[in-house]
Amino acid sequence: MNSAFGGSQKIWINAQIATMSPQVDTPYGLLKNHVLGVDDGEITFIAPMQDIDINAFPGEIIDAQGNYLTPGLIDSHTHLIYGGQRSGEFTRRLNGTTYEEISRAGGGILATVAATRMLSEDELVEQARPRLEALINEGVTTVEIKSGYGLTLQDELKMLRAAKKLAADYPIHLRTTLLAAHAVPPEYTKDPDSYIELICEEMIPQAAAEGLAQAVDVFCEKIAFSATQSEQIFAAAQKAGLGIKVHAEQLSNNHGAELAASYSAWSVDHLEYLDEAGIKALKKTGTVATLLPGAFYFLGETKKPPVELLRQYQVPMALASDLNPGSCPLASLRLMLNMGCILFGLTPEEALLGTTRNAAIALGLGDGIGTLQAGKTADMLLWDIGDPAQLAYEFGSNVLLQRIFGGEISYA
Ligand code: DI6
Ligand code: FE
Repeated sequence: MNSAFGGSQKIWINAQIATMSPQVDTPYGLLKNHVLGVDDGEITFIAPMQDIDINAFPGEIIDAQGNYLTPGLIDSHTHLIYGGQRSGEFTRRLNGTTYEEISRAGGGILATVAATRMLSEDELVEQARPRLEALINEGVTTVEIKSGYGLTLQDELKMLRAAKKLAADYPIHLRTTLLAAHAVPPEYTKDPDSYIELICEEMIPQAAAEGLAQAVDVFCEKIAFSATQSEQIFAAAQKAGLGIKVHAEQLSNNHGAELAASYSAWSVDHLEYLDEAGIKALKKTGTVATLLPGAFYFLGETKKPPVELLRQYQVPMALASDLNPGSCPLASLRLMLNMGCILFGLTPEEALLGTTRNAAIALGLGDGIGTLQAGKTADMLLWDIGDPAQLAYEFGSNVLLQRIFGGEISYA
């Protein structure tokens, strides 16, 4: 085979390639009128059209007809496995009750815990299926799914197994995260530290041993877990060899982001109340700041995350859906691209970086996915758009021409 094709079995020709690579010094890492080769699920080369003798290529040729290729979208923060729904709480909030008040009265997360505990693994899979399909249909090729609505060893593992079972039905990469420290379960209201002990001594080791989670997450907040409790969980996660993530600085500043960074967290998420000391800590460890504009919008929050300061310190920013029944029942990452720009002032390029390259880093997958570069997995999207900014600009119109997962066109 001609070595110019790098052993490729398939090539996409006449493509505008938004590589999102840091090594390509154009907006979106854009390479105009290029050819991209794929073999065995991997990108083998990217080269200018004029350098390639297409007629000599023995494999399958796909004409992109001048359309845009981007990396597959990555939703790096979801809670899409859960039982029931919370429209009653939504209505109460519309009438003035706050999310925090509902939570303190035993509703909120704990209402979903009750509904989730009642369901079998298979029932959880079926309830979550339309949510995952919605993400897939708009171009998500990697999704992270958290537990956190079981809060017993059995129910947390049930959620993680349900996530694996669901994802196995689709062409999608899955990362699972143990979020047993999402709320104090009713059984431990009087003794939350014993629950922390259960998480550290049983849940984390077992989830790790069974390969049911790649990371551990904590809701570090006044209405959930303190910094001291969070730290015990980070230490246990580190000991088990799992990645660390945290819900921090969402409703108040508890310095959870700084603390998580000191444990080399993959990402710290929400961050509306993050301060400069926290940002410096993220910079030091290369921890990703994940912004969740859907939850900000849905809870009617007004304090925005410190985007300008994150930019100044060059902290990588990811953008995710936070898809969950309480603070963001919005199954769309495309909508988050738009909200990231409108609500948080991201540029369309930062929004796309946040759902590709930086989202990959937030999942510990920076070496394998998130950009279009030789050696990376060929998860790609071909879009009928005139500019990559259009992905953040418009919403609701289906402009996806091809969804390519590991080199296979799974949607056209
Ligand atoms: N922060 C959130 O926004 C979600 N979890 C969290 O820790 C909300 C989860 C819920 O209300 O069910
Ligand atoms: Fe969340």
